Amino acid sequence: MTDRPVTEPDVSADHPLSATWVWAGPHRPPVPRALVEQMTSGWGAEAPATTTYPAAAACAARRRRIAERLNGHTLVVPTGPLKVRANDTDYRFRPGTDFFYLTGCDEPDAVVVLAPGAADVHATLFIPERRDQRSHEFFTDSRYGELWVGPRRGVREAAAYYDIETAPLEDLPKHLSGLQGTTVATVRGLDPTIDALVAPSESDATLVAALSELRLVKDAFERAQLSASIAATVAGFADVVRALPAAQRHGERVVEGVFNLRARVAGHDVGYDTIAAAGAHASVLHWTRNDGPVRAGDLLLLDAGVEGDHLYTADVTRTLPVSGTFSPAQRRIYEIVLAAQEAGIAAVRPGVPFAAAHDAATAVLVDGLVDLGLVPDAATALRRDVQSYRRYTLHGTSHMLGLDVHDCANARQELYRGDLGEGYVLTVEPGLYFQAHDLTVPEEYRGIGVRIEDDIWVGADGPVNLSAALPRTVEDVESWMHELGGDGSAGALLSD
Ligand SMILES: [Mn+2]
Repeated sequence: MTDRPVTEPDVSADHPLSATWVWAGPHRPPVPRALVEQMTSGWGAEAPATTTYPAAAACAARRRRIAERLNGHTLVVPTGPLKVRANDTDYRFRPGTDFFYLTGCDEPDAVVVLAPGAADVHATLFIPERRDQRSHEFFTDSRYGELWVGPRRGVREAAAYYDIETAPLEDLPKHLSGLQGTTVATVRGLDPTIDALVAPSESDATLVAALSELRLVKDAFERAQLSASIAATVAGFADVVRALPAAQRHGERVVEGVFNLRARVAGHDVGYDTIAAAGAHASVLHWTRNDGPVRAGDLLLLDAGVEGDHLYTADVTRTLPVSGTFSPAQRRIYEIVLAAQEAGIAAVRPGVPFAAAHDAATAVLVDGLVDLGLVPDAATALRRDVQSYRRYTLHGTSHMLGLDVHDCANARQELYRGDLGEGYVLTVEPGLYFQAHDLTVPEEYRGIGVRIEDDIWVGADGPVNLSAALPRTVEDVESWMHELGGDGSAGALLSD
C-alpha cells in the first residue's frame, strides 16, 4: 500500500489526527473517519425477533435449583471466550456446558450471575454489546464485527430470546465489587477474566459438583434432545455404510468425513472426535487420526455421536465387517461382546449401583476370555490383585451422557458411582481388544477389536435403549449392510 497516510503508532485516540483517522487495532491501517461514518449509516432496521429459546423455562428452573443448593451464595458461571486455532482464526465456538445448561445461550464471553434474593434467585446474563453498525468495529473487527461474523444477540436481543435479565458484560466487574455479604462461587478454568475477577473460594468446588449432580437426571426436554441426536447418529452410521465402497478406496477419512457431514447437517457438530478405526486400529481406544486404509475382510469400529443444535450428544459404537459379512473369528469375538453388552444393559435400573452394568458385562467378557484360552479361570482373572482380563478389555463399561459426552464428570464420586436414579442416561459399551502384536493372543484373533455401545435411559421399570434403532446382532448388522449397499452392491459416494 503506497498511499498509506500515516504509520499506525502515530494514530492514537488523543492524537490530533484522530479527528480524521480511527485507530482500528495493531497491524491494521487506520481508517478514515469519513469511511466510518459512511459504513455505519444507511442500514435498514432489522426485523425484530419473534422466537424465544425453547428451553427458557427449563433453564429458569435449573437456575432456581442450583441457587437452592448453594443457598446464600452469589454464583458466577462463565461460558468462556473464543479459542484460537492459529493466529487470527478461532475454533467454532462451543459454549461452556454449565453455563449453557443454565441459560441456553451460545454467545461467547457471556457470564450468568445468580444472586440470592428474598423470594427467588435473581439471574443476570452479562453479555457483550453487539458490534453492529453503531460502531466502526462493525467492519474493522474481524473477530467480533457483525459484518465479518454475522449478527449476534446482544444485551437487548438476549433478554427477549432467553427470557432473562441482561446487562452489558463491561458492567460485570462493577457489579461483582458491589456485592457484599455473600460468598461468591464460580466455575474456574473457562474464562481467565472471571478467574482473575473472583477470589477463590471453597464454595467453587461445591458449585462445580452441584452443577454436575443436577445434570444427572435429564428432564423431558433433555430426553427429547438426546433422542434427536441419537436418531441423527443412526442416520450417520447408515451414511457410513453406504460410503464403505468409497472408504475402501480412500481410507478411514471417508468414514470420518461422511459421519461428520451428517453431524453438521443434522446438528451442531460431532459431540467428540469421531473414531473411525479399521482393522487393527480398532484396538487403539482413541484412534482419531483416521488416516489408515479400510480393507475388505477387516472390521471397522466406528465410535461417533452427533451433537444436536441444543448440544446434547449421542455416543454410539458399532463394529462392522467392511465387506458386509463377519469372518468366523470376527464373529466369535463379536458374539462375546454382544452378550456382554446385553447383560450390561439388562442390569440397568433405578436403585442399582452405577457399576452394575460394568460388573455384569465384565463377567460375560471374562467367561469368553476363558473359553478363548486367554485367561486361566474366571475366579483368578477377576481377583482384585490380578485382573488379568483387563489386558483385553482395557476400559470401563459406562459413563453418563448428556451435554458432555462424558457427562456430569464433576459430580462427587459417591453420587456418580452411587445408585442409578430414574432419568439418568448412561452408555453401556463393553469391548474386547486384541492388539496386532500381542503374542499372548492366538494369531487368528490378533488385530481384532470389537466394541458395541448404546445409550441407555434409566426408566422407572428398567433400561430403555435409546439407540436400539441401530442393528446390533450379527444377522441384523449383515442384512442392514446389504440393504444399504455397504457391501458394494449399490453405488459409490466418491468418484476416484
Ligand atoms: Mn462412550
